[in-house]
Amino acid sequence: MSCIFCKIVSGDIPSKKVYEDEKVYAFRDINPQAPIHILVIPKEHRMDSVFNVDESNSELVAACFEAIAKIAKKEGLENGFRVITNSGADGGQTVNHLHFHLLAGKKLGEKMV
Ligand code: DGP
Repeated sequence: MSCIFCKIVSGDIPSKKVYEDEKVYAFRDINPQAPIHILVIPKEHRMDSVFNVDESNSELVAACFEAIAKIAKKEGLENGFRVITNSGADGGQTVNHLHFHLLAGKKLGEKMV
């Protein structure tokens, strides 16, 4: 097992846990890009990125977004937040285990879309 995020889920690499359920693990990003920067990942490494999402595994995407909604409430993000997923080299992805960045804690600037 060489995936960094799989090692975080297993506890082999320490992380600052924010949320956990049967399918999802969420933790603070090591290199935060906002006052609140949380990574939300499926525990099972069934897809490297959104590119690999299909009808056999999309319940894990739903589980991640259900977790994001719970975390947003728990962290008091009623003023708003942003969810980003980078996919592949051109998308700027550096860790090939599907993950969602939850960014918040200030008025976020510069939007691409
Ligand atoms: P991306 O570039 O979209 O693939 O995002 C990967 C993120 O993972 C990046 O924001 C930094 C974060 N990251 C990488 N290694 C670790 C780690 O060991 N611990 C934590 N907490 N975050 C990590």
